[in-house]
Formats: sequence, structure tokens, C-alpha cells
Amino acid sequence: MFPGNNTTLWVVATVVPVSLLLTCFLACFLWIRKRRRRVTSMSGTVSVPTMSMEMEQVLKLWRIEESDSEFSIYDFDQIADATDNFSDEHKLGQGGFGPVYKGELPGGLEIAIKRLSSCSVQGLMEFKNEIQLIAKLQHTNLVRLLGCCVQAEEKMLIYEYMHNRSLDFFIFDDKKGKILTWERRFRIIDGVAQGLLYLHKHSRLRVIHRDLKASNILLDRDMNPKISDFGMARIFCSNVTEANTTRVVGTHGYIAPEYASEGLFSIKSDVFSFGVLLLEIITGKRTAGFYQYGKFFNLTGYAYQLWQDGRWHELVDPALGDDLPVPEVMKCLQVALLCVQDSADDRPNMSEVVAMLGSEGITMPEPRQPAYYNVRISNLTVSSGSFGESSCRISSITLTDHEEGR
Ligand SMILES: *[C@@H]1O[C@H](CO)[C@@H](O)[C@H](O)[C@H]1NC(C)=O
Ligand SMILES: *[C@@H]1O[C@H](CO)[C@@H](O)[C@H](O)[C@H]1NC(C)=O
Ligand SMILES: *[C@@H]1O[C@H](CO)[C@@H](O)[C@H](O)[C@H]1NC(C)=O
Ligand SMILES: *[C@@H]1O[C@H](CO)[C@@H](O)[C@H](O)[C@H]1NC(C)=O
Ligand SMILES: *[C@@H]1O[C@H](CO)[C@@H](O)[C@H](O)[C@H]1NC(C)=O
Ligand SMILES: *[C@@H]1O[C@H](CO)[C@@H](O)[C@H](O)[C@H]1NC(C)=O
Ligand SMILES: CC(=O)N[C@H]1CO[C@H](CO)[C@@H](O)[C@@H]1O
Repeated sequence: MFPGNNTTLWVVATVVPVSLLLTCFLACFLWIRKRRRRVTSMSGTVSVPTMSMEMEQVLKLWRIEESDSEFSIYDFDQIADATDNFSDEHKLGQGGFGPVYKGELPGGLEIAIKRLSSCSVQGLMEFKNEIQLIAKLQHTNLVRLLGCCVQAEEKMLIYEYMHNRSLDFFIFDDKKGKILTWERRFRIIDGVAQGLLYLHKHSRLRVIHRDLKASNILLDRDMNPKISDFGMARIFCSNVTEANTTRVVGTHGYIAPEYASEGLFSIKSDVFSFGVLLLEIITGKRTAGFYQYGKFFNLTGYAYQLWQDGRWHELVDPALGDDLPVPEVMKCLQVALLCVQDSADDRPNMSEVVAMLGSEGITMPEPRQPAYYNVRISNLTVSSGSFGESSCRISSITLTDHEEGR
């Protein structure tokens, strides 16, 4: 269609606008880069008023994806309004990775906001991928992640709000312990087991919680248990699928021995934490309270000893009163002791735990020696709370050599 003498004209007509366009793009790119640098260099001193272009674009992208899911991206202003600008009155507490606030959205929806203080995840996209995966985990015994909020360096997770605090608030208190009757406690035990089984088995992600403890079991209006903070290890430690970590997260007293000493975690280390939690629910005693420097540390050993001696009833929380379904309490105790066995291979998995809790008159193996039974803990520095940079470090756990050891 183009005659020979018109070729030059055609080349000029196409190439010139194209190169002009390219130059324009390049200029834009350089300008954005410069602008972003300026923003980054400011962020150390002043809070950044505007988001970087990159973030704006990413957020735009998210919102498009978000439209067909229940996961929401919240505006910073929306969250600031909901919490009266993060006022102290709205602060629910301080977690291991930052403060937690209560807020109420204009529609009346009550939310809990976790403000992540130091998020070790490399990029925004990685953070987004992780939390979108975690948001897909839905079970009646897991706290629901509603969405997130990202503004400059700030990252927040938005959860449904739980009305009745956490389990530790009740079980370790003589008076409040009475509110949790055996019936309620058993429902809590069962619910936590179901939630954990879901994380281990039924969710395609196979999430290992790694910090299961009484303060991470939240209670809703009807005192149903909901596991919180699941998947935090995924957000904070990028390589969770790897079964060997140099960084131990967790809270002392709940950490399985193989995890504490070798950094090996598995679903069986969660089972261990579940066993400790179970012992706490039955006894009303904190595992941490049993621990003193230079002395043996063991709620596990104490429970095992009384069980062996046939004095298990001495273990039961006095706040529960005398009118108890003995077989059920004994069953729970036996399950707890099976879960805290020293050897991870001996411990049941959560499918087996749920099966044992759910059936009557089932024959269960006799528990073997629990972890920390003969273990002397000489120096253990663990920050309660636990993820992120301030994660715990266990300096030395030594087997006492005059005893048989494992
Ligand atoms: C929050 O702070 C902004 C400015 O810093 C102010 O305009 C707004 O009224 C505050 N909101 C509340 C609820 O205190
Ligand atoms: C528990 O072990 C049984 C076999 O003993 C297996 O069928 C089941 O899938 C395991 N459950 C989990 C949660 O790993
Ligand atoms: C749990 O929360 C609900 C709703 O706030 C309240 O009515 C109920 O009394 C609470 N239960 C306990 C045991 O505190
Ligand atoms: C995560 O683990 C995979 C495989 O184990 C490895 O190739 C990758 O480099 C690891 N990433 C980080 C950030 O450690
Ligand atoms: C775990 O990793 C450490 C160092 O990275 C290594 O020395 C150790 O042998 C590993 N353990 C297992 C069971 O893979
Ligand atoms: C534990 O170790 C830390 C530092 O390693 C030390 O400061 C502290 O005094 C030790 N505590 C005990 C009871 O040995
Ligand atoms: C209680 C304590 O400090 N250490 C004990 C751990 O458990 C067994 C059984 O109670 C005892 O023999 C240890 O002395």
C-alpha cells in the first residue's frame, strides 16, 4: 500500500511519535523515581503524608482483586477514625509484634486492629500474598481476618472483634475461673482441637501455629474459643514451610523440646503446645508459674507424676468444684499427657486428639515420660509475646546428667 517514495515519510510519521512517546515515558519514570527517593529519604524523620507511587498502584491492584472476595483493604483514615486516632482508650493490649486496638466502623462493625510494629516481610506483594492466603482460612474456631491496611511503612491486620477477651483472663483467676464450668472448658478444649486440626489438615496451607497459648485463645460472646494469631509465623518468617529454622518463635513453657533445642518444628510441636494448654485448662495453673531459675520446670512433670501415682484429682482446678464428670476429666488429662510426651513421634496428631476427645470409653495408650521431666533449665530468656525481631532465644537447656535423661 506504501509506494517507494513515500517510505521515508512513513518512517518519519511512525518513528518520530514513538520515540517522542518513549522519551516522555523515560522522563516520567525518572521523575517518579526521584520523587520516590525523596519520600524514602524523608520517611526516617517525618511521617510520610503521601504514599509512594508504587504503593498506590499496588493498592489499586488489590482493590480490583478484592472486589470479589470478602477480604477488604481499609483506608488508613478509616481505621484512624475507628480508633480515635489510635487513642489509649482503644488500646486492647500489646502483642509481641505491636499494639492491638479496638475500633468500630461506621456501620457498627466492631473490629480489632493489630498494628504490626516490625514486619520482616520483604515486600508489599509478599505481605499481601501471605495475608490473602491466611484470610482464606475460615473455621468457627479461628478468629476471622477481615482485611488489612497499608500506609507507607505502616501495616495493620483487621480482625473480627472478640467480646470476652482471652482464655488466660479466666482460667488463671480464682474468681473468674468459676465462670468457666467444666462444660464450658470441655467445649473450649474441643473447639481449640478442631481449630488446630483445621490448620494442620483441612486447610490446604497446612499452617503450623507455633505460638499456641492461653492468651491466643479468644472467646466470643458465647464463650466459644477462637484461635488467634495463626499464620503470624508465615507473615513474619518468610520461610515457614521449611522445617528447620534458626529462629525459634514461641512462648516458654509451651515450646516443644525439639523446637526449643534444635529449632525443629512440625505439627507435633503444636500438639505439644496444645497438651500444655490442656493441662492449664484442667489445673488452672500457668505453665510459666512452675518455672524458676535453678529449679526444675514442669507443669508437665508435676501432672505426669500425680497421674502415675493415681492422684490425678489433685490436679483439677478447685474452681471447678466437686461435681465433675470423672471419665471425661480423666480422658482430657490423659490426652494432655500424651500430647506433651518427650518424643514427638509418640505424640498423637490432631486427628487422633479430636477422635480421642470425641469418643467415650476409647482405649488410649499410657502416656510416657513428658518433656522437661528430667530437664533442668539453667537459663531461658524468652520474651512473652514472641514474633518478629524480639523473638525468643533459648540460651541453654541442659539435661541433668545424674539422672537418666530421656
Ligand atoms: C484525628 O487526627 C486528625 C488530624 O491529626 C483530626 O483531624 C481528627 O479530627 C482526629 N480524629 C479524632 C477522632 O480524634
Ligand atoms: C494423623 O495420623 C493418621 C494416621 O495415623 C493420618 O491418617 C492422619 O491424616 C493424620 N492427621 C494429621 C492431621 O496429620
Ligand atoms: C461475654 O460477652 C457477652 C457480650 O459482651 C456478655 O453478655 C457476657 O456476659 C460475657 N460473658 C462473660 C462470662 O463475661
Ligand atoms: C526459602 O526456602 C527455599 C527452599 O527451601 C529457598 O530456596 C529460599 O531461598 C528461601 N527463602 C528465604 C527468603 O530464605
Ligand atoms: C538444621 O539446620 C542447621 C543449620 O542450618 C543444621 O546444622 C542442622 O543439621 C539442621 N537439622 C536438620 C534436622 O535438618
Ligand atoms: C541468663 O543469661 C543472661 C545473658 O546471657 C544473663 O544476663 C542472665 O544473668 C542469666 N540469668 C541467669 C539466672 O543465669
Ligand atoms: C517439681 C519440680 O521442680 N521438678 C520435678 C519435675 O517433675 C517430677 C515429678 O513431679 C519431679 O520428680 C521433679 O523434681
